[in-house]
Amino acid sequence: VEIVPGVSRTFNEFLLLPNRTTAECTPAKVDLGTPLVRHAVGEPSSIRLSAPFTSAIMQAVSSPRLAVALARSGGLSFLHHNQSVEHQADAVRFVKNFKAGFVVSDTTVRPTDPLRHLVGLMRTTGHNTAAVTEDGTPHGRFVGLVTSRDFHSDRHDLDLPVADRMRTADTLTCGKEGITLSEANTLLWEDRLDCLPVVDGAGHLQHLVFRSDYADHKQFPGAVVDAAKRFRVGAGVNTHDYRDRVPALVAAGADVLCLDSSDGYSDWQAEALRWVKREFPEVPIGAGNVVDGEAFRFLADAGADFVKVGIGGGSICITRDQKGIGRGQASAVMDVAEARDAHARATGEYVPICSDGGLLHDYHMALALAMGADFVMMGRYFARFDQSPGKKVRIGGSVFKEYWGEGSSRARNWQRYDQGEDKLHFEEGVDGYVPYVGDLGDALAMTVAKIKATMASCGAATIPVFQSTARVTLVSEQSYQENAAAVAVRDNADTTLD
Ligand code: MZP
Repeated sequence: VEIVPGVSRTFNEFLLLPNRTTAECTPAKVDLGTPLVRHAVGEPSSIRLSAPFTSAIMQAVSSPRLAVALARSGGLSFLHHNQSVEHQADAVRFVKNFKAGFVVSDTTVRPTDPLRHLVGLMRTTGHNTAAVTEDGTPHGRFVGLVTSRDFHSDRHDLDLPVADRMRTADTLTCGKEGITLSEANTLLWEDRLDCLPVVDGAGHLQHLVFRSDYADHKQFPGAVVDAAKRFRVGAGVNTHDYRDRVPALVAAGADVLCLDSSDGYSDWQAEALRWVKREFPEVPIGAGNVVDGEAFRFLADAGADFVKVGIGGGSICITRDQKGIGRGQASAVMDVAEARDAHARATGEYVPICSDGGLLHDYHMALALAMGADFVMMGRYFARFDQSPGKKVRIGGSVFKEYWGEGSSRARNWQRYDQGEDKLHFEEGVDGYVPYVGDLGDALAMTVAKIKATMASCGAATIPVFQSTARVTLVSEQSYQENAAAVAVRDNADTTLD
């Protein structure tokens, strides 16, 4: 047996050292743009992400709804292939046809007391905020903003001047005046307002304009009125039915594909890559997962447009226990990044790499980028949000969301694991819960803020600069205890210190 040099290390064993921070490198100036697919060195990639995040190719993670929310935040989802070809193609079509615009209810609402009616509607539909225009058309001057009490107390930044009157819910609250329809649209999307009721001169409610997330809300069948940009979406495929699946996904509009397997260093992946490159040369396709440079070169030479890195590190993964296969994610990423750079020098082609799984803290994402990843893929992180498909459950006093691995009995995604033909399947993943966090956009904005602050401390305003200048140090058991102390103090459960 050959013993590979070096120890198999995880992100938890490293910290970043600060480099000199300059005026050109404040968090506000950090650009998280990154290439998604293969490109000539020195040329831009045909698909760039403005934020280096992709969601895992998993039933419990990448639904069409999550894909829309992530695309809106600058990342990209890979819709899972653990479903029929038709369902997956429908999911792709949903994202591609999604209109980031208004939806107008097709029934005119004429309550005698519009505000009370509105407040009632907000309660029954769970909407927090509504806004009113002056002349009863969506184009009219925006004159009022009604928010629920809870929402208002959370959102001091909205700076509503007549909050007390609003609380009595018997008059409209003037928040922002004289804005245009497109500004109202921005409010709807960026402030995540939910509903824009349109009131005529007599104060009668005429229409309800919703963010198109609510287009499928049974109570408000609607017509989409100010179509905007189309979101990008990826789709996972496997090495078994790709001859049927790939054509359907391409026809549905998938922007990029990814071969999804727990072990991508296989003849099956090379064969599938060559077939896709021959039949659909214009469609980029990634492959994986691998954990060393040799496997990276194999897939890059077979035509992979990006390569995913990571075996056994996923939060729901028990492959290491079941098969004894895997590698610490930090070692895997650094090894593959070195091979990617050597490959780029030798061929003039840059093949991006993705660090997939095992990112438990936001700073792990920064470490993955520093160690050479062009972007990251996450399951647990995204499973916690409103937009993921798992059910919300209350356990004790806390709220959780379901999260299960593709190798669990629940997912039954055996084609991802190539366990042979004998059908003696064994689990490589678990089925459980993750703490519920809320809205994807809010949480990702905070993660982005942290990563930008980390990069600014390290003197890097772009990911390529971060990759080439970052310095990391190994963490000793003792310094690990130092970090644990702060966590213990915060959690008021200080059992580690005297
Ligand atoms: P994490 O973000 O939850 O730590 O890991 C997500 C990654 O774990 C996925 O992108 C995939 O590569 C991997 N995965 C998915 N299912 C399993 C499993 O059941 C798994 N073992 O390891």
